[in-house]
Amino acid sequence: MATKAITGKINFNTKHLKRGDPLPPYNGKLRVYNMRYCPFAQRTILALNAKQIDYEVVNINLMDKPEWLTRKSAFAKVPSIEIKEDVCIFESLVTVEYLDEAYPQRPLLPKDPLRKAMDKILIEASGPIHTMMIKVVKMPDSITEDNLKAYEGSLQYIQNELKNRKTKFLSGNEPGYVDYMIWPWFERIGALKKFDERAGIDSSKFGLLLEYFSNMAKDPAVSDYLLSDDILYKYFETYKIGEPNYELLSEQ
Ligand code: GSH
Repeated sequence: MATKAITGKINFNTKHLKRGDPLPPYNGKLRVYNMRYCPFAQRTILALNAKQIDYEVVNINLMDKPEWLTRKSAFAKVPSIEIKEDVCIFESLVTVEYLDEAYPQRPLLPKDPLRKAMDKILIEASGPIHTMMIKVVKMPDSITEDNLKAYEGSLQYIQNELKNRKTKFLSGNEPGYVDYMIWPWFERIGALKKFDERAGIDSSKFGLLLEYFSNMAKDPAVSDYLLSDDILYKYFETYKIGEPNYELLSEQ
């Protein structure tokens, strides 16, 4: 299923708005307050892409937030979706559950309560991957044996689920909720291992997982928003020194 018809028209790389920049006037279209390199906001984008919903992206400079951001996202974080003027939903997992209920096409969450619970556990299980990402970039010296064990444990848990489910994706023949919710961190592993090889994945242990990553990267909802290792690496270099360059891809 091609998502290009919709996503081809969406500019993901708008300039990140900062303090003093005016709020773009609301035009009735569903809007995502986003940051191009935020893995949480990517979850929302992937759900929107998979469902082929028409939306617009307002990118936010999180180092110098626009004054109006808290009106759109009470925690002053991204993602937030604006579904009607000044009616906003935030927290990535909440946005995706909302979208799945409000837009029935291409259901993402499982209907079966047990499967839904198992998928939410899988998302929790990916926590050590988030920790590893931050530590590898920001404070590699603080990575402990426990962090490394937990990282490998996460990868193992996810690979075991794939093995037991015997499907191409965790959700079946096509990606669903759990696949899209954990993908953003997997997309970053190629760049992370350039910082620290301990973030790399041993192909002799994790062949199935690596095959899964390559299948995910080909899914149109993912590929339309995919960042190269090179761009991610460049972004992380700036994030590392506390001066994230949000505009690596922006049309200035
Ligand atoms: N739990 C939130 C979610 O799932 O949406 C986390 C979102 C989050 O931490 N987003 C980061 C952010 O907005 C960007 S990747 N940071 C700004 C800040 O913390 O001030």
